[in-house]
Amino acid sequence: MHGLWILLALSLSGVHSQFPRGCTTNEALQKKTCCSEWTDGTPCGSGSGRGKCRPSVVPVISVLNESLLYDDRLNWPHHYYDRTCECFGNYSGFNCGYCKYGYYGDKCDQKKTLVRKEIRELTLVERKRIFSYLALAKTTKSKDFVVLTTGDRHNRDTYTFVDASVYDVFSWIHYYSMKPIMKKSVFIDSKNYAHQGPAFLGWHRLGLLFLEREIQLMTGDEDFALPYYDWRGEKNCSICTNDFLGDNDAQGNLSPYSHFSYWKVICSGYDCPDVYCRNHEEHTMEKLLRKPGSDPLNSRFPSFQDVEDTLKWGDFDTPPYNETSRKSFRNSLEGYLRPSDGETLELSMHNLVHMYLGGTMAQVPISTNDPMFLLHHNFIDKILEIWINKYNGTPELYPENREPGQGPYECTTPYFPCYQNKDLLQTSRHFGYTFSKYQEFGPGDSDEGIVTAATTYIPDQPQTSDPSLEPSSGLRNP
Ligand SMILES: [Cu+2]
Repeated sequence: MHGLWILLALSLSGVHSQFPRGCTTNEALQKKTCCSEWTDGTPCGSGSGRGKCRPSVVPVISVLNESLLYDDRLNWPHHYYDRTCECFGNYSGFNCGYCKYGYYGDKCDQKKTLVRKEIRELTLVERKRIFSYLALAKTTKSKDFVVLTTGDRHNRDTYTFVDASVYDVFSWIHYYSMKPIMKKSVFIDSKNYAHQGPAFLGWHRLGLLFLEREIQLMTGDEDFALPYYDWRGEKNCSICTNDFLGDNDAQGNLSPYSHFSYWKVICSGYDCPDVYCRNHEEHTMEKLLRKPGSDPLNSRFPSFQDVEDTLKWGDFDTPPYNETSRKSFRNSLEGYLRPSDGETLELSMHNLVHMYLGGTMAQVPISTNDPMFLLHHNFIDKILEIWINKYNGTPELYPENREPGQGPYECTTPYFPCYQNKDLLQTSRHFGYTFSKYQEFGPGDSDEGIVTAATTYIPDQPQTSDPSLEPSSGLRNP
């Protein structure tokens, strides 16, 4: 089997992916080795004691009939690489040139806890800074990563790869993880690596951490924290105004006076079986669309009670660990379950918000293209955090299961370096952030005892740029 893989790898030329740029050279691909050099000129910064190049330990996966699955993402990242960087201490990243989430400094020995705030709590200055950072992320070429655009997955020689912006790399990662899993020549539409299973919450937690860190690195602002949107009980999308995420017309076009009206969508046409990411060229890309409240079947946001009901399910997830799981916190929060009874399968919570917002957000694989995704998922992450605090969530609570890529010891697909799915199930402080208090939340609200600069936003009141509300004041060193 391994001989075949090496032959396959040898037949490749110029293959890249979202993978680190340095791991996409012919040599790296032929050797199935992703051990990029750090600035000291040694792979994984080994000469400076940051890490070393080692066979990647990928555990035996637990899926049913693995041999029937034909998928490049299975057993991530083994299809591409047998050797990756293992970083020591607080060093991290594909070449050990970065720090673990929550750590900063040349030696990665400074710990910080950022406070993620509700977007309506931010001052005008803070908000404008975030919008300008996002604009920069959308237009700045990623120096570390390239993305895969087209290619028949049966034939790796057909792959083509392009540069992408920092933001578009993030969109691509979500899209790539969500492409349906292939079994022989049939796609199993209900299965992917990021949703409909226990990995859903951790996968999205890691995605937000990834983009947040990329923006910190791009801007040099280590205090940048993603905002969230607490949509509980909203009668309409109150942040869909030009001061916030943007107004839209009846067709879903964003107002020309809004921050994101020029944004275009990568990877549309997501249901095409042999194309990874279509429409990456400027002239073929569609603009972002948003139509909040226009879908009569999904015409409301989840209520305060829906969130309270979701938090009453003390089992993180339940068999069969997919979109039919009953009395499961994960499945209720993901939104395949009625939160109140934990039995009725219906669209709710996370899924309902995607559908309510409509347009690009309603096409879940490409929904990352709309920055609304960040705010929505950051709030989902806050709910996860409240659950973790309430039930003492630890990696041990992450269940064994048979969903491809979603086993506890499998690497969250397709991130570098490897994060085992189970390890995302621990308090956000471990990853260097927490959440502001905003509106009422039950016990477990995560910022108890933290000094934050957050104020409650009062609509229609002019916001001042009080320097005490700058992001740095929300930091604390535990
Ligand atoms: Cu998603």
